Amino acid sequence: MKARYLFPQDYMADPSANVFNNRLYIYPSHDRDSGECFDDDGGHFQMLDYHVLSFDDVEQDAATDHGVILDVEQVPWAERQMWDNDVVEKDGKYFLVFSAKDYNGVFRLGVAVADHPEGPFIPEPYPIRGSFSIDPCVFKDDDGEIYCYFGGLWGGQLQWWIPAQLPYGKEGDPTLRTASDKKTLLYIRPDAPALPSCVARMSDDVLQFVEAPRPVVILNSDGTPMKAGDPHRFFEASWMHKYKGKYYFSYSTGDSHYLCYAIGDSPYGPFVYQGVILEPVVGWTTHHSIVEYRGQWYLFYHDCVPSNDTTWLRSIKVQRLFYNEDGTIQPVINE
Ligand code: FUB
Repeated sequence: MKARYLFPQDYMADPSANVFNNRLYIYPSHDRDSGECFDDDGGHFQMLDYHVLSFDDVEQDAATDHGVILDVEQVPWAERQMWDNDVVEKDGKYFLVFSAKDYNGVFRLGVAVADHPEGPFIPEPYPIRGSFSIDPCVFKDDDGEIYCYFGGLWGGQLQWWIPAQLPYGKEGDPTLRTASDKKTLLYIRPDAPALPSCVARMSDDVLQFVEAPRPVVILNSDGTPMKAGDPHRFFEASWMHKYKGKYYFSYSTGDSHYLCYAIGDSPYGPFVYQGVILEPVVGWTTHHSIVEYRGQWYLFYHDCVPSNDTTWLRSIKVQRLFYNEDGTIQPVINE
């Protein structure tokens, strides 16, 4: 199969794919041209609302666009930048967990609830207590427990919340990375452990965390923590899926533009780094989800080919994904 654009009518990104009632649903970010200039904080991503798209045959059919399922104007605590979201089902209700900036310019995670996967979603009045940063992925394990994975560096503000791990240095030290944690004015050394994504188990009503977020630790094959200077370290776009009893944590490496993954034995990890799923695409960001639908595994992702490399106008795509005998993922070919 050739990689396929799924919604040529509009710019959408960060596709979170889920199978509900034997139908494939995609919950993307809804890109638009806001007129804001490109900056390292993602100020050019000024999204206002979410749609949901659905498919019967995701390899052949046109998407059904169910329209706007949540608008920033409906969310009392959110001011702007409706970034990545994901949806999980529990007891016949659907919970959309999303990231947006509050009126203090701080990214938080919120929940909105619906009776159907197509919405409409009714937002909770406040963000999830103790939530921060961006890019939630809500994963339901086989025992019914739901975990929220989240976090993103730079404009995603993760570095505001994760306690500094030594060795850090001061601005101006020429041995330090010059970008990744500049909002803290502490510049992380390339030989320090990489800042981790976070995971928290969710409450029975799927409206809150039941624990303080824990770090999602990614180890090298020799058991040492992946370093901040490694181009394969976590940056944003957490995704969790399960295959043959193992937990697959996949993510974007941001400024090195890969989609990578790591495998663990528990939803909390630790996860051992395995490799690259997708080489850099056209556009600064890369962001994905992985899901099995009717016996075939797929990678959903985005690129900026249709917008002629306009980073804030992205288009969602799908390509088949295959495993090797040993459970490793074969790199996906974006063509
Ligand atoms: O869509 C806005 C941001 O761009 C997402 O939250 C990131 O993962 C990146 O795709």
